[in-house]
Amino acid sequence: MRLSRYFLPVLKENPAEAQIVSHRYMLRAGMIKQQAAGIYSWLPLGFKVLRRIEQIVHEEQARAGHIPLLMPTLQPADLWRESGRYDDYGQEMLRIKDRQEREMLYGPTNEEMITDIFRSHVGSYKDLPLTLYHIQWKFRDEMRPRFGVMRGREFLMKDGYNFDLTKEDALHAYNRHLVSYLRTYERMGLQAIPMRADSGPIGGDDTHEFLVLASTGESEVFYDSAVTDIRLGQREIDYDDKAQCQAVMEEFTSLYARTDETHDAALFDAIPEERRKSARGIEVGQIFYFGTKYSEPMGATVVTPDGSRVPVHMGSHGIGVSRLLGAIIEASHDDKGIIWPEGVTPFGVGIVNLKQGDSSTDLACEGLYRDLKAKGLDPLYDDRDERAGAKFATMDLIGLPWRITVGPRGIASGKVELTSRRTGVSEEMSAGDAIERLVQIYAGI
Ligand code: 5CA
Repeated sequence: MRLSRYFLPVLKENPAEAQIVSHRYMLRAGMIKQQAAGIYSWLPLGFKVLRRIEQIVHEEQARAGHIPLLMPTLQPADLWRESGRYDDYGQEMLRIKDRQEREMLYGPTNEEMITDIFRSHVGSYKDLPLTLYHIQWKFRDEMRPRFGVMRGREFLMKDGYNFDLTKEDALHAYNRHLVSYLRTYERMGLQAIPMRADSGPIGGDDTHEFLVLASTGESEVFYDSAVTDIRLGQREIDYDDKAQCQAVMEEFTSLYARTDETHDAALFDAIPEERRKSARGIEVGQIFYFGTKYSEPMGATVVTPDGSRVPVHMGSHGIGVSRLLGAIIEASHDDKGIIWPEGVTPFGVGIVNLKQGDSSTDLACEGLYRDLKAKGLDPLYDDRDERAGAKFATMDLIGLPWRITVGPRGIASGKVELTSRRTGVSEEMSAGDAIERLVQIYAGI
């Protein structure tokens, strides 16, 4: 993409309404525009990151064997009457009447609808296990929408639902989700720690929230610092292997790590003092096992091998897709702007032409732009007639992890400059070597 033809409405001033850094940078970098409290348009740069995040979520869900579908945002109230949640959900639910005076709602989550799909089409244990998920907009009429996309009213969520014959199978689905979420967040450059939490309006006893530690997080958390040393890394996972998924789950959840909702001071005090931490965190996902809470009242049953009919065991599993943009920025920025991890960056590399209009720098930049595109590195070429300082400031703000700077002096000696946004370190090398280096970096992502 050429910056001269892109739509990147960068703000010069700090927007007064933004209280935290991710919100400030998302507005300044022209990623989002607020349309109403907690409701945003996703401008091209923000939309590109959102799609990258979705892509990682889809890939990791596929690896775990989960199947995508798409349910609507609007739902009939009657479905929610069947589970009893229509009255329970309270003011967070946006209730709407259509022209026939039929009661509808904008879905805050989809347990009822997916259970309805299941009961309409599945009737035998032979069709289990089954996990269906979608990535769809949700609406929760939050009392205090704030911090930009962190606590929106309209927000994008990945929500998945498992259907199993037995509790044991459903707990395997729980573990499978836990492991796949760890990999999902790590690919986004995040450490998200599973913490024992409270299940709230979704219900059930078993639930973990995934928290990214950040001083601006809305949740208060208590944990054993040893938990921050564990990584999933590149290990091979067989998602059908119950014992392996269980072992990874135990590895990540045996040490003390809880949100304030389930905090237990006595257990916490038993941790060696130097490892006892309390901090704040951003909840980027949550998994639940709730057994037959929805399948029983809604009649989602299957025939068992011995011919009887039983309600299926279920759980639901959510990732805050739009919130993740805020969480990643909170975890990865400096005073100049965002620093995107390679896994989610909107463009792989920025090209800065230091002397736009100079025939030799223009020619070198065009060649570089073409070659980077040919290698699939998705460059953003700043070809505007701007001062070098302004170009650098824009690149730093929008946070591409790599920048190639091309100027007349370097060209004379056959060199460009490759700069890491994270370390600020620049190296001179030939354009070919810079491309090769980037190919290698992105091959490992
Ligand atoms: N049905 C279950 C799991 S599919 C569910 O709704 N879980 S949830 O309530 O925990 O939401 C899942 C994730 O959505 C949360 O972990 C959080 O990351 C994100 N989320 C929840 N509310 C908001 C909000 N107001 N703005 C942005 N993200 C949100």
